[in-house]
Amino acid sequence: MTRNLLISILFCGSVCMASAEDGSRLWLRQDTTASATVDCMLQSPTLDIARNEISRAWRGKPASLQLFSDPAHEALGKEGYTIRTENGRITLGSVSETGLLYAAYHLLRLQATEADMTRLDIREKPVYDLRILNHWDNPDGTVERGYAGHSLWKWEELPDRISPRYEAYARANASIGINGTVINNVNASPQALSTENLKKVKALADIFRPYGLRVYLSVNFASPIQLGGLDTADPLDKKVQAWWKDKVHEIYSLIPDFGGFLVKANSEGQPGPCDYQRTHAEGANMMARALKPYGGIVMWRAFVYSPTDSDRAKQAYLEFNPLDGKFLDNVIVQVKNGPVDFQPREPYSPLFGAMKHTPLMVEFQITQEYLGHSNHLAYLAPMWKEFFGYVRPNTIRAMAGVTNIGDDTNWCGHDLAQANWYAFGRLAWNPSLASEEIAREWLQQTFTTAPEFVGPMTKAMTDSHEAVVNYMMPLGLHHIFAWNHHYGPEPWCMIPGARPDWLPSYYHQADKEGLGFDRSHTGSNAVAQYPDSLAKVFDSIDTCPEKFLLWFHHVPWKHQMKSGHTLWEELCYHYNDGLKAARSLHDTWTAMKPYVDDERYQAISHRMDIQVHDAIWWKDACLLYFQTFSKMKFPKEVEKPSFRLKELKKVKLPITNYECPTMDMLPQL
Ligand code: GCW
Repeated sequence: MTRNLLISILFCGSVCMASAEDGSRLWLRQDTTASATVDCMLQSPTLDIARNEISRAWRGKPASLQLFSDPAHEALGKEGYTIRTENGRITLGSVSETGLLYAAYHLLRLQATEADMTRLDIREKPVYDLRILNHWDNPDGTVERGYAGHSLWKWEELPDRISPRYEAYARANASIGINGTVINNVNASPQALSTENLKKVKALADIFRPYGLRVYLSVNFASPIQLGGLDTADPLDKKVQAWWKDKVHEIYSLIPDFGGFLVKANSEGQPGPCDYQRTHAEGANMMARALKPYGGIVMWRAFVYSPTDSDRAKQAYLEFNPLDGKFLDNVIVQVKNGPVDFQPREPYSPLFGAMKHTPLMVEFQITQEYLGHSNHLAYLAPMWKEFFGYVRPNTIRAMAGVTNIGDDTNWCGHDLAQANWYAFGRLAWNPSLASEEIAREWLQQTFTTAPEFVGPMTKAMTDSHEAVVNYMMPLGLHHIFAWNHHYGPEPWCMIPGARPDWLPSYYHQADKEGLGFDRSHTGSNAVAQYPDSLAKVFDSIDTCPEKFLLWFHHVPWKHQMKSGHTLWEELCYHYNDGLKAARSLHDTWTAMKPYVDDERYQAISHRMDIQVHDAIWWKDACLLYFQTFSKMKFPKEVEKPSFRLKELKKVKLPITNYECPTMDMLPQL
């Protein structure tokens, strides 16, 4: 199929399907029947896209796209841009074509959000040069921790058949400034680097390129053995180095702007340099040397923890901090936002701020592995902003997000989960944007600009993360999920022979004295990994923020909280508040019916029924279970349990780690 034909299908798709509100159009839903005047002296695939986008949708003054090379534009970098009204025209300016494309999307966003455009004088420059999605997509089409269907990439059809969604995906990313995509799972198959597969990757890269989106690959450290037939993958071995050099050469001959590698090494059973008594730095640098001549980078993950006696929350720091300064300059160490694993709430990982001589990037999880999959509304911008409340944006190099995208018609399973993809892109461009502002502009573009809708929904979305924390794991509780699929509560889960740090009791430590993991100086002393001033705050039960209390302390059931309640009462109130908040999200949505098309209204309502159901399930499971230790009564304001503990203990959801349960699979009320 030719590119032009494809583009027409794509564009016709959005016009012809205007009445089918299935969520497929994301936030890019402007009426495309305009025919604006757009001046642009040059032609190129990227500029053609920018010109088309504006001419089809823009209803304002004549616009022109101009490449500049003056100092003012150069100061905005390769992707920055200006938008200015001058003499009855709007001029979009940048030093690069991609900058102009971003400017075009910005202009259309202003229109869609009904911004005041009488006098525009906008200068934009992204805070991070690398704004990257990480897909955990497997070669067989499943998506690890993906809850929106199968992978978007149809490997068996590529490179001959090109789904129109590849271009729609690139377009959506460009519209929010995402400029990189790692298309395969960090648990990487060596086959990702086979010549046959690289040709498929090239087909995707060719489609993404005009949208400013570069392709990266996750690689398996043992590829030289598995794919190359060598007897070792030791990074100091000359044959291994030569293998990577040749492989990288092959990649760049197909994909000249290939971005680089993402590596999960010596983590959860993946091979790595430590298998040969080499360090993570030696492994990363070996790959970095091969990529360097082409401008490629290595993103080396710090998500490591072994089944040792040491507190899991301390391990990434213990292993990586001593390597500070030992990585080559085209290596970036990719660190999850928190020290354990994408829990609904974690303190920031102490590696940030500690590794002063190593570029670090943060890895957020957009897919809701631990936040109700694609059944629950959990708008994540507030959680990511909380991270930036502790870690100054300019102390890190880049932002990566594990995507929530699949081949579901609406891309993300839950229509409102599209907002997390959107928010990730907007924050990677500018982490100082407010959560509310991002929610508001997303709602306006995705549904309607009616204030009666946008006001309450902005609030509902912004409140939703805290609601989920409250009904799942308040006060710093973490990782008390069901085994493997990480959906429902199983604080009692006990699997004989399992690694202790894969079991909930390792994290909640409930006993007759109290609840929580003692990471203070009397316990694992994880607090000491933080800067002194903060370590002090976290270390004392009296000064530790209550939202992290059970993360850092084993707290007696009768401990008096700031509210005057005991810990037990406070825990009960938090679960109860979480349930109330879930109901209130649902009520808000119900009141929005007049403003929303029926299709999306029903789809979201249905998922909210599940969310409320699950909030009851979480509250009952956790409180009834912890009550067996506290032996204390529920405060009378707390809603009576709907489930019985004995019944809940029998629940085993028939899902794997890439499925989202449906209502009929859940414990029945
Ligand atoms: O959160 C855990 C997930 C694994 C994932 C791993 C990682 C890709 O449960 O499914 O594997 O983290 O981030 O590597």
